[in-house]
Amino acid sequence: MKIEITLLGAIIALSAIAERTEMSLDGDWHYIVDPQEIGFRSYHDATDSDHDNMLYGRNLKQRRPSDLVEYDFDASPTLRVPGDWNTQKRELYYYEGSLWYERAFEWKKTAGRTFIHFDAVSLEAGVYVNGKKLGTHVGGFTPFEFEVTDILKDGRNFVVVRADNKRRADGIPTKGFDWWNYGGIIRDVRLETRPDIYVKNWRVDLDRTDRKTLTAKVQLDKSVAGVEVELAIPELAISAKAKTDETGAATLAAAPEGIELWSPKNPRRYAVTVKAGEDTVSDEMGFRTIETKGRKILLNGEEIFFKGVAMHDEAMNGGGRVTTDDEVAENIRRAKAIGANFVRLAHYPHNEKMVRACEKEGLLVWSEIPLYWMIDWKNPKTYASAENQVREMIERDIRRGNVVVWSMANETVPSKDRNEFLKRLAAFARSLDSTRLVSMAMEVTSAKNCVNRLRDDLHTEVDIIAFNEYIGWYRNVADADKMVWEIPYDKPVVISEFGGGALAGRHGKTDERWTEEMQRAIYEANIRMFGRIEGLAGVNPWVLTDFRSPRRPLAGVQDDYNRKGLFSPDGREKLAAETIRKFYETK
Ligand code: GCB
Repeated sequence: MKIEITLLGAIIALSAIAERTEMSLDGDWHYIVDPQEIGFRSYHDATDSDHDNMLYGRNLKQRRPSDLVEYDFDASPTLRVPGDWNTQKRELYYYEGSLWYERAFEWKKTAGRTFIHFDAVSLEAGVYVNGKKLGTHVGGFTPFEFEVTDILKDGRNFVVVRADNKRRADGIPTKGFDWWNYGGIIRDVRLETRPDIYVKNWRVDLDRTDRKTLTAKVQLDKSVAGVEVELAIPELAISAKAKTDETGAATLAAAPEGIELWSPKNPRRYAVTVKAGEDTVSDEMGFRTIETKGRKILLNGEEIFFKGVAMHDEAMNGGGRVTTDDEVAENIRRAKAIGANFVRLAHYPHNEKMVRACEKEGLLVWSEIPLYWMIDWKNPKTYASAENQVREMIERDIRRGNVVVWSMANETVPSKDRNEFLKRLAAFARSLDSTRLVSMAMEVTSAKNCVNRLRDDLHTEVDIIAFNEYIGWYRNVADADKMVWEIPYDKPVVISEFGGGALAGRHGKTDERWTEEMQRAIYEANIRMFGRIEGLAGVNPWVLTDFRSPRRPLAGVQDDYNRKGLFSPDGREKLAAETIRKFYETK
C-alpha cells in the first residue's frame, strides 16, 4: 500500500504501513563491571568521555587464537532486566560506577520505524546497537528512546548499555541524598515499532470551568499537515475528527453528557483511542479537575484534604527497585491500609506501573524530580538536566487523571541562584502543563521560641505551600503543643513530610528512640498541632515503609534503613499507622 502526504510542503511517499508492535528485551543480560571506565576507550586514550571510541559497545569477539580481546560478554555472568544490580549480586550492593550490559536478540525487518525504548536506566545510560553508538541519556528515573530502524538487521542483533550510577556534584540528584543509589537498567526495555508517521504525544484534558468539555491534543512526530485524527471514547459516545496543522498538531474537543469524574472515591477511567493517519494509540484514563482557591484545594470543584503518605520506589522485603505488579500492589495495599487518598512518590518519578495502578485504585499522586538539597544552581548543564527530567516526567504521565501535583524540588536552601533556577523550572513545568498544580517541598526558614516562620520568595511560583517538618524527631516533641505557624501566603498548605523512626517490634517509653511508642507519640503530637495550622490542606507522613539509605548505618537498629516507615519492609504495621489511620477517618 502507498500513501502520499504533504511534509513541509513537499510530497513524499510512504511505501509501507506498520501497526504498532512491541518486543520486550527484558530478561537476562550479560554484564561487565567497569569501575575504571575502560569499556569506552582504549587504555592509552586520554579523554574521559570518548564514547565513540568505545570498546565494549562493539562487543568484540576473538576470531583467531592470536587475537587479544580482553572481554567477552557471552562468557560473563548475567543480571535480570528490569532490576537494580545492588539487590541481585552481593558484590554489587554498594557499587557506584559504570557497568556494561549486553544482550543479543533475533529480529526480522518490518515496515515502519523501530525504537529501542528504556523505561529508566540509573543514573546515566550509553546505548549501542550492533556496535553503533546511539546516544546517552542522563536522568535515572524517566523514559527515553533511540531510533534503530536502519541499524537493526535480519537475524541476530545485539545491544550494549553502559549504565553509570556515579553521583556527581553537578547532577540531579547531586552527591548527597537519603536513599539508596540503585544502579542498572531498573525498568523495562523494549523495541517499539510504529508507522512512519506516528503519534508522539497526546493528552485529553477536562475543562476546569465547565467540567464537561474534553479537549484532546495530538502531536505527530513530524510536522505534517492534513493528517486525519480521530478521537474515540465509546462509553461517552464521543467520536470527533480533525486534521493536523502544519506543525503536525491537532486539537479535538467534545462535551459529552453524563461524564463521571475521576476521584479517589470513584476512580472511574475511560478507554480512549486516537487514530492519526496510520497510527492508533489508546489508553485508559480518568478525567477530573484540580485547582486551588484561596487556602483550599479543589478536586472537581470540591474541597479535598490530601490524606497522604510519602514513599520510595522500593519493593517489599528489601527487594530493591519496584519492577513487578505484585510489588506495586503491595505498596498500594499499605497506603490504603492507613486510609490514604494521596501519595507523594518521593523523590523522583516512580515506576510508571505504580502511577497507573494508583489511578486505578483511587490514589492521587504528587510526582517529583530528584532535585534535592544542594544543587549546582549556576551550572547551565545542571539546569538543562532538571528541565529534561521535568519534561520526561510530565510527558510520561500527562494522561494520568490521578496525578495532580508536579513538584520541582525538595528542601533546597533559598538563595538568589536557587530562586532563579527554580522559578525558571516551575515556569517551564507550567508551560508544558497548565492543568495541574506545581509545588516544591520547602523548609521552614526560621523557628524561634516555637514560632515557625515560613518565608520563601518562591511562594509566588507554587500553587501549594508545602514544607517538611520533623517536630518530635529532629526537634523536641514538646514543642508541638506550643508551636505557632506563620505562613503568610494565601495558598493551601500541605505538610510534605513529618515523622520519626522506629524499629518494628521494638517497644518502650515514649521518649525512647527507635521504639514504636516514641514514633506514635510523635504522630499524636503532630496531629494535635495540625489543627492549629491555618489553611492546612493535606499531610504526608514520612514514610510508608522503611527504606534503604547509606546514611543510616546504626547497627542493630537501622542496618542501612531509614526507619521512619509506618511499615517494616516485611509489612509489619507499626503503632503509628493506627494513629494516622484514625486521624484520616476524621477527615
Ligand atoms: C527529609 C528528606 C527525606 C529524608 C527525611 C529523613 O527531610 O526530605 O528524604 O529521608 O528527611 O528521614 O530525615
